[in-house]
Amino acid sequence: MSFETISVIGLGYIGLPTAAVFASRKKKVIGVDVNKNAVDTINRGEIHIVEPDLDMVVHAAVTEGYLKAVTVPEPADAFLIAVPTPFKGDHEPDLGYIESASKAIAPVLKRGDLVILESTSPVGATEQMAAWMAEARPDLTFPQTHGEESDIRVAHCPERVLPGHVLRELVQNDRVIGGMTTKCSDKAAALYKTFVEGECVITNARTAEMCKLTENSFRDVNIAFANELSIICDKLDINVWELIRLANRHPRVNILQPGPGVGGHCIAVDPWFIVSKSPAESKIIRAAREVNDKKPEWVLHKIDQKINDLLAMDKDMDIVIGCLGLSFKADIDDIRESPAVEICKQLSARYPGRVLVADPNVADLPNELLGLTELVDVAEILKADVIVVLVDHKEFKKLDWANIKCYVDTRGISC
Ligand code: SAJ
Repeated sequence: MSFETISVIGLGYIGLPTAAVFASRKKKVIGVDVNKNAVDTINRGEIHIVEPDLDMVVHAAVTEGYLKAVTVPEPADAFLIAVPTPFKGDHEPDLGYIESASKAIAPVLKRGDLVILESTSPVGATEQMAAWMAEARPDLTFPQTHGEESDIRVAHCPERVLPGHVLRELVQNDRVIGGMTTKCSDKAAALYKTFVEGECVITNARTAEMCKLTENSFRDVNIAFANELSIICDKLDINVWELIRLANRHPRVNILQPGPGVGGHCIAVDPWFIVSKSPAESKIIRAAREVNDKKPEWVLHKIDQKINDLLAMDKDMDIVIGCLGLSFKADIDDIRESPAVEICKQLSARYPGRVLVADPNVADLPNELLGLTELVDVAEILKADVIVVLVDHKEFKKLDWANIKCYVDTRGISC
């Protein structure tokens, strides 16, 4: 099974590193994206997203001629679809990008091609994708009707890399390969073996879909447990971070960390794909989502309490609130679905003109905060009357917390 040309559809946080890694193994890679700016940037050997070392790998791949980006799909031997799968207002998964991508590649498919869905997807999405392609190409046969004899092989191989460590995890992590038939799985495993040093473990498409959702739901449920504990401990006057450190000394206990809520495009989204398919049965998974989604509200309440305490001492005080951090987690610049941004926004609405924010990894305020708050240096935040820790960036951990008087620490860096 040789793959001369590989096409990656969707050149975002997953697709671009994947395309670049294939290209670094001297495969001819055609990256496809509807965003003309992203395509032009990549063809200049530059990148439009932030991920350590990705700029070097993409630059080398483009200048050596192994990677090019286009807006319209071209023929290839394997197609990897890595497009977003957001949810709609009612938490129902939105497969619109997968539908567009599969319809866009359908005209260039030929007998023997492999199509892999990498996007995190609800159970059944791979079969749906194959159905869209079959509808567009009645002259080709697909696994849902022709099994092992099909012209086109189809599989789901979810990505599971951690933002900030993508290039390492792409190569080292084990890979779950869910083919629609055994031949589909074997072909997909052969493709990933081009660069994956971890094990390629074979299953079926539905199990692979559920596996990815399960991994992120497991993390969400565990973070919700930590967040619930933090609220309970606050009422009982117990330091939750000390409590967790102590409990984790038990050999079979490993509690995650509480925070201001769960952000990013994965953990806060994927569990809903399980809930929307099995609403009556997904009690814990839904409750975890609700606990984590409500955490920013609780943080705002704690900040209100601090401010009220100060006003009780001096009702004319011009209180300034200084927020530390905007990104959705430590030491990255990604602010997608960040609880820190939401908290800053709500605070600025409650206390207009009194909220400042600092984040060493964020150069400009996001649009939703423009005109509401001001991005300043950490030193400026330290002069505020109430300091709110929203992200545990390494720069914030180094501050002299013993000498900072009034703060709300949602990440436990002060103790
Ligand atoms: N968080 C906590 N407490 C913790 C851990 C995380 O509050 O103890 C918060 C973070 O601050 C952040 C959110 O959860 O707001 C998510 O961060 P994360 O580091 O848990 O996960 P992501 O979204 O960066 O990446 C996850 C990973 N999944 C798992 O670890 C099971 C990654 O491997 C996946 O590939 C990725 O989702 C994805 O793309 O699905």
